[in-house]
Amino acid sequence: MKTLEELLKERILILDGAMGTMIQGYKLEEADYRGDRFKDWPSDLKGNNDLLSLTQPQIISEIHTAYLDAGADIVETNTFNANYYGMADYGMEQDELVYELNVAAARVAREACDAATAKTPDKPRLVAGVLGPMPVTASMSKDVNNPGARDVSFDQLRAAYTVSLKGMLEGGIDIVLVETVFDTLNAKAALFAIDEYFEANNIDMPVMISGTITDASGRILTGQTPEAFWNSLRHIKPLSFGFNCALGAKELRPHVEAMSAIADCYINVHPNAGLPNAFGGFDETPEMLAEEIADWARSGFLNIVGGCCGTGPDHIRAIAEAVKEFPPRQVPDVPVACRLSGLEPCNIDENSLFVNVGERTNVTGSARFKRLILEEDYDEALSVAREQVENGAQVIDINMDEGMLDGEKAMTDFLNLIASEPDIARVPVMIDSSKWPIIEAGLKCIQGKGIVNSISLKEGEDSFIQQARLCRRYGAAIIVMAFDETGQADTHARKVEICSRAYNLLRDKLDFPPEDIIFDPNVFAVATGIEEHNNYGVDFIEATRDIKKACPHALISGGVSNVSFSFRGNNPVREAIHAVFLYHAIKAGMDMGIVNAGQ
Ligand code: THG
Repeated sequence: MKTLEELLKERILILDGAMGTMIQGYKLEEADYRGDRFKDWPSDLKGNNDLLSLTQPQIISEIHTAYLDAGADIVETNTFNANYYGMADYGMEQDELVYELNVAAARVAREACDAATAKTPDKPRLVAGVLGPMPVTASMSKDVNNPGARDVSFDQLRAAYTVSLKGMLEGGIDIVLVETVFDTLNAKAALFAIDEYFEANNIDMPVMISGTITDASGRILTGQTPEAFWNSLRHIKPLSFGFNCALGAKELRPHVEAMSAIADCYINVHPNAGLPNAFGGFDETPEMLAEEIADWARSGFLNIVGGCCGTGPDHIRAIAEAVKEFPPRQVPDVPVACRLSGLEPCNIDENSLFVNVGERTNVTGSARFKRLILEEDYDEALSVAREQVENGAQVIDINMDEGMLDGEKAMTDFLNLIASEPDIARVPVMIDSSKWPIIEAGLKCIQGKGIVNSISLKEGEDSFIQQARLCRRYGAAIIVMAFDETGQADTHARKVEICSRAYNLLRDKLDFPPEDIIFDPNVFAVATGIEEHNNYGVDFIEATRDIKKACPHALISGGVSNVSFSFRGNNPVREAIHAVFLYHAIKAGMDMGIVNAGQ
């Protein structure tokens, strides 16, 4: 049988259409939803479509078969809400029941696909196990008076996704589909769960991701642009990436086009049959939808296409017919770059200008910020972050390492507050701490692709590798300090030696993306009065040149204000030293620096 990869090279594959729209057609009543097994269940069950995989499996099977007959290569499991939070509305959130729902849904889809494949063995049919977006959000507050409040945590989502995933794997899926993503942090929790579970159980299965653009500004609900959204999730190396739902196909076209140009994986799209009308129905006929989609196929945007809300087998048949004459999109070669994001993308490569990372949101580096955080004056603390972005910081460094603080809580609270300030959240975050639990707390709060500052070989290879693996699983780039078991590198040779060793470990043991490795060869203070310190600036600059040569695609960063620490209080001298230092360091290949962006 042909593999999925072979099929994708050959033609545009067809995904099925809406499940809910089809279920509506059966006009099921409360008793139908309950079946025999749940006839005494204490809460109403009408509308719990995912339950039908257990109580009316023949209906779900009929729907899958109708789509397969219409030409679908891939069918989606009936599991959109089959998770803890989706089932809580019905008192059905128990792990065993959620697991069972997912097993059952995957089995129904598996059997329908296998039956279709048996009829046409040259056209294998595949099951995509759907992990829905969840009716809760990790990035937004429902409390208007408290923008930092959250109903759900990353870890809760991750645990919930794991239960659903296990069930679908047991039921026999071929692909995992994380879909209708409106909150990228929810999706990051899903990807974390997938990667963690796959690694622990030696599973290698393709992952498809589909976001949903809910307003005309072209952003997902939590505010990210499509490219920022892509940058946040591409660490899982998805088989395919794209959009589904929400505004209808015409509105989606520019985003499909843009994604098709930047994503170095296959593209999947499954639009609605237009916007819902006044009666909750959908007006786009199969012909209208197919005509629009044929235009995308003709333009070379598509690899996998199907339908979302309002589409049925006739839509899928029309789409399959309309795209069959067009070749599939070729996956483009995209330049290697460190692709970060806040609400907006921030791509750094060899040709980028120097990237300024704002240093002022650091309790150890700013007396003012420390006071504001200790006094819990978060409004003013946020204004420190905002000023940096206004002054040109393209990334903001956040550090809460202070003895008087609960650092994990302060990091969490501050990042949650930033998430609701679009003028700050548009830039990526650098999570700065010498304590791993604070870094991890921060990673659980950001929907964008941020930078962990920092990890190192200080405690040996095992913990370094373990932390790097987690950073990637959370979807973050890393700063690696030139620090090993024997201490911090202070000479040119030691800096190069440690960074090269770290680079080779990351590449060999984890296949860590080289563009997501940012070395910090230690900016130390010069002119301290100690003779040996006087060459520290030059050591950093020369090491930068050699590390860039030895470690292809890796970037170099440093804490610029450190170099002038001996002149604290004398800002004109400090600024002059920084200017000279940067002049040479940037020429030697320094890509980014933690600086006072306003200066
Ligand atoms: N590498 C990495 N991360 C880092 C550093 C680094 N994080 C922290 C630090 N070094 C970079 N950040 C700062 C922030 C402020 C100052 C220096 C470095 C600083 N502050 C003034 C002072 O202390 O005199 C201002 C004080 C105030 O306003 O109260 O110099 O090297 N990866």
